[in-house]
Amino acid sequence: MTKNETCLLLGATGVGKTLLLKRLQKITLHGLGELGSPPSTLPTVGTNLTDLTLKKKKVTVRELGGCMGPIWPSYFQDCSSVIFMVDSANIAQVSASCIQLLSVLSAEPLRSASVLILFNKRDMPCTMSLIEIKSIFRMDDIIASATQPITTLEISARSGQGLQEVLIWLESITVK
Ligand SMILES: Nc1nc2c(ncn2[C@@H]2O[C@H](COP(=O)(O)OP(=O)(O)OP(=O)(O)O)[C@@H](O)[C@H]2O)c(=O)[nH]1
Ligand SMILES: [Mg+2]
Repeated sequence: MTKNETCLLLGATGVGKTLLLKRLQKITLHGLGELGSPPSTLPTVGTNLTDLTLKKKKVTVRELGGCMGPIWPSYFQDCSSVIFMVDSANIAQVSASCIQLLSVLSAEPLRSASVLILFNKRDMPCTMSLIEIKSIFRMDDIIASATQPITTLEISARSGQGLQEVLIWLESITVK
């Protein structure tokens, strides 16, 4: 029997979570060809549930608005995977994001969840290079000391760069 999976989508406010979900939903319905101009989004107050129909299964992605940070942990129980999103053009937000990421990775209910870290907004001219941003995060240390399998990807929810890889990751994770 296939269980409906829930994936949590976390990240500071404005990193692009809602736009990512709108894009992924469009790609799963119509393919990558006709992405079009990005739809508008509003800051998510509360949570936003999106069902994605992948090739072999359905996944429900639950976005938790960045402004809900203090209550994110109340949603950690029933999920098998986590996507953590970072705005790679917003250097002022990096240290806060890093602390949030560390607290997500050390949360007991998420000890064996699969984790995908997305560096978004790669289309913007002012983004840090991936090497720069990973070294500010000390990403190698984080990955080495985490209990979870961690994958990182560079994407642009605006242009569509990397979104196919996000779907492939969602397809690949297995529920225990
Ligand atoms: N240039 C660029 N802009 C983006 C990208 N992704 C999102 N944005 C823009 O960033 C703004 C915030 O995007 P949202 O998707 O609403 O952000 P969010 O993470 O859902 O924010 P909260 O719901 O407040 O937690 C919007 O204006 C988006 O169009 C991207 O890849 N490139
Ligand atoms: Mg949102």
